Amino acid sequence: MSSPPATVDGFVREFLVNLNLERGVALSSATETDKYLALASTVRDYLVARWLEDQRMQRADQSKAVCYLSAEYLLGRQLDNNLLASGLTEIATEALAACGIDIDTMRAHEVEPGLGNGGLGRLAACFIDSLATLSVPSIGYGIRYEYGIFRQVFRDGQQVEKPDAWLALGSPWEFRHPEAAQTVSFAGHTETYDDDGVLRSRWVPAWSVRAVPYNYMVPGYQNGRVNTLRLWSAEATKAFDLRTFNSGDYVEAVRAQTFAENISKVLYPEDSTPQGKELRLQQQYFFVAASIADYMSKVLPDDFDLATLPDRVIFQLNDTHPVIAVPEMMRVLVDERKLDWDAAWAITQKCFAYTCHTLLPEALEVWSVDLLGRLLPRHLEIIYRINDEFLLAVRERFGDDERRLRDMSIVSENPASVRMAYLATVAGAKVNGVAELHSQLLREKVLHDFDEMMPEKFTNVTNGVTPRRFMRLANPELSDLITAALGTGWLTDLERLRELESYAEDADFRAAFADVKAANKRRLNEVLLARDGFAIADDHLLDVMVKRLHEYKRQMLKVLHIVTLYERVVSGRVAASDLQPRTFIFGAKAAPGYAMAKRVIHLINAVGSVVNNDPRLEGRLKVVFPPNYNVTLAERVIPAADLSEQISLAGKEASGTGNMKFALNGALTIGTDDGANVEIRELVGDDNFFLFGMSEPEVEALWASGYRPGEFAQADDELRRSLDLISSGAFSGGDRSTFEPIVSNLLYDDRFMVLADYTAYIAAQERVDAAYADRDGWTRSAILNVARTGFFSSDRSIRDYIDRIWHAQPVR
Ligand code: GL7
Repeated sequence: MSSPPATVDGFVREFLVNLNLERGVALSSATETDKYLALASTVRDYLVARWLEDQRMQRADQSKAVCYLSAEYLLGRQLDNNLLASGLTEIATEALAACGIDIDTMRAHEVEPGLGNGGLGRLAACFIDSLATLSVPSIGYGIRYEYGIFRQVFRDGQQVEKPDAWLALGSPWEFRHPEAAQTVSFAGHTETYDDDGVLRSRWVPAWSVRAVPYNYMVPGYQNGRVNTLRLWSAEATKAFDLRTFNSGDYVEAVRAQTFAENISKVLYPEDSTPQGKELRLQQQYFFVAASIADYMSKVLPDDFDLATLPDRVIFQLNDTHPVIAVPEMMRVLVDERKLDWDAAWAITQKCFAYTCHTLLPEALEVWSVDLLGRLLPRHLEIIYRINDEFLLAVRERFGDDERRLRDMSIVSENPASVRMAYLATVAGAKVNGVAELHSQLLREKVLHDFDEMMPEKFTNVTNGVTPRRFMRLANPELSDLITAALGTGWLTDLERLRELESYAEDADFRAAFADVKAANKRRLNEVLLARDGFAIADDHLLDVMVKRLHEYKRQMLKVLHIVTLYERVVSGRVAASDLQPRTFIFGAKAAPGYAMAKRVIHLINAVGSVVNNDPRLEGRLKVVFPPNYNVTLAERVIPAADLSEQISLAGKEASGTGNMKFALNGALTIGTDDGANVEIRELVGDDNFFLFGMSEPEVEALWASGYRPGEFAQADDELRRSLDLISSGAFSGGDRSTFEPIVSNLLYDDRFMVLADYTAYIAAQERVDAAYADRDGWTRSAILNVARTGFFSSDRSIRDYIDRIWHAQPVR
């Protein structure tokens, strides 16, 4: 098969054919949706030939493939990325113009697939982009949620969640393949049977669903490679339908269908704090069972020698969400393929690797034995056996150390539950954290006993982000400036940004760089005006904190900074004219059940409406909180930012990836020594980074000595005044109760030590103001941030995965 000609005429023809034949409309009567869908089909048409060829090669080729298993892919819009990857942007722009269509209206028409919560899901999307760009044979497997992360709206400053019907306009980037469906079973019981003289176990499930794959093309950046992302959707099985329909119960049959389809209905909106819901376990097993069956049946030849499976595939477990794949692989090998246990276990241990993305104990998934036994009885048996054999090995190595045996057991007592991170660590060939500090703390704390027993398993792969989306597409003007200086090639070799260092000393380059930043602020201003009616002043320092709302990320510290500045002026201690004009931008969704996070959202909006409307501030401070922060908005906000807020309590943010995106777009970071901030600061240098706050060992020491937040409030006059102002009802129309839970939480509990870091944070913000006063010096630092952070390309992360974990080779 061949692609349509890559010319303006060829594109116009293909587009019109798609409009006529797929949408059934003429150009003159086509709606925006018709045009958008026809355009997407056209771009697809150019990629399909390469895609089919790469799939054929992958089947024929004996090289090792990476199966990335992730419950989340936060893709963002597809059109622009696919145009860029296929090198069609200019042709498409001209072709559409020839049809009287502005391509920007097409871009704006796309609804982003929000199939992830935050950093973890966005990381998976960056990784599949880099895997394709590096020509690594790979498949991303996940879930095609009918509803992605909820759409956030504010009512009276409070978050309200609306369903995200991203499929409503049709989804032109996917190919549904019902013929490749897999059956995934649940519940029932297990039994032993005599298999020609061998006693074997088998699972007799009670019900099953059909997993239907939807394939998405994942084009590499202008390299002709197209990989696959396969997302599974749950449907009722035919057998199920028939039985009930035959019994004449139409209503029951339809109900059964709904029941089955619930599995892929909605993304769980918990970020970092899973709720342990049965449906979530169903989702997890659903997609990994379908993925393993798919890989085994579609990619491997029939006569395949399973002992060589580890030479052909590595399943990368993106956090604990897909870890049920481990007992599933054992079940397939032992029960279905009839391997003996030891042989199967030897294979399994080489076919999986596990990435841990957290240090918060409450984020490590645990499933109750009761639930697992009901939903996946055979898997529970397998987990018990894995655990028994593992504990034997522990005993062999460390003797009857009961403390150790109890702490390392995959199955814990009271309440009986399975620790998925432990299962992944025992089964995985490698375990990696996502930034140097995180990997170190993982070994020292969360998985300490495991590190003592098998230190060779542990490694680090620092996260990265794709420069295609987060530089080239999000910041075209900066990209052009860089290309003018360095020539092409840097987008796939991001360390080349180093060559910009000398340009930091060039006054003309600095002026051009500052112009780009100013233009990006104006563009953001336009976007926010149209989207939410917010205006951004040209001469304000743009101070940005965008990420999920979580106490450990400490949006409250940012709020206290704003309240402090406000209080200084209204109390008359500081003249408004002495303030550095600043606009604070927040973007944050709170998990719907996370009450404290929702209160903080309410407080940010409340502080914003007071600060923005108080004439005493003379417009020098402005708080802007556009609702529904998502990838699309990130692509506009990040390039405009001057200051990037990365202020988590040290030891809590595993890595962060927003921090990387900001630095690569020339924002300076104010941050703690946490996650990848540590590596950003080491690379950009202390002069170009505003470090503040306790280090992780200092945090530990303060906890150990007994943290009393009230003492910090007593010791800092401005902190006390700020807390008092919030308590007084100044931001809640005089009502003292509205934000009282936030203030008491800080004064009497403060798990994330906001008050302990407040004084240092305010001092660091003063250093920011002083630095910004020297605008040219600031620009110099901003350029150095870009020049020195090429390390954070997700291409580098993927190369690290290849070298340290996968040992798969790119195929060209
Ligand atoms: C996260 C971490 O919190 C975040 O620090 C990290 O950058 C990201 C990707 O590795 O993974 N872990 C997690 O559970 N979520 C994250 O964003 C939701």
